[in-house]
Amino acid sequence: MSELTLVIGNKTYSSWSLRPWLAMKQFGLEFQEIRIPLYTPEAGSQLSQYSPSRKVPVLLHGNQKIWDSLAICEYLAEEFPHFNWWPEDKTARTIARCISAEMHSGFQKLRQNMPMNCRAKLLGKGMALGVQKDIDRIATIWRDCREKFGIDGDMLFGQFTIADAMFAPVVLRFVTYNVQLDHISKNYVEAILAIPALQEWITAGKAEQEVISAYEF
Ligand SMILES: N[C@@H](CCC(=O)N[C@@H](CS)C(=O)NCC(=O)O)C(=O)O
Repeated sequence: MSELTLVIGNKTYSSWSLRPWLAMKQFGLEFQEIRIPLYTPEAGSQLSQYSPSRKVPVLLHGNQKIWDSLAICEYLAEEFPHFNWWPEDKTARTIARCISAEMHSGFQKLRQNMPMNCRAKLLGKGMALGVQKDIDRIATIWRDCREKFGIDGDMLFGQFTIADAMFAPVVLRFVTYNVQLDHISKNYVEAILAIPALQEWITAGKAEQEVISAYEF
């Protein structure tokens, strides 16, 4: 079997990179990692070496290049079907796909105003017009999933699935900006933070030296 290589950006800032990285770690896949510090003079040529979209993350597997965080997770789910990447129950799986797609394509106000920065504590910053609406919708998704499907664990659908990987960067944003949440959402944040691989990512992010000023206040 070909080796897996995941090309990612800075761990401090690259929310899209975190998703497949965390999913691969959680399901115990071995992979090599290539980290490209973004927005440096060399980044463009390094990105185009690996990525048709010139963006990270990209998964390299044999001759195949898979770009886009959700496409990578779907590819892995097909390639390694013996893991429960999605919930087993069809209704739960459908919802998991809907909320993953909603996360992938939405929440622009939150993304623009509260960029991921797992090194910083930016309490109270970023609360621009429209951000609270995004936060409220995310909390509703989390509450609904936890209440309806979360009985056999701490994750959205009980056990860890791609949906949790998709929302993990939001968890880090909520911590950085000290976003106030209901108790179910707070417990979910704590459960995601307790994942050892996520702590590994944060520790590596904190050790990075690069600063991208657009993602700092
Ligand atoms: N929809 C893509 C978005 C990827 C994306 O925007 N990646 C950012 C880093 S988090 C990037 O590579 N930026 C580099 C650039 O735009 O030069 C995904 O889910 O993978």
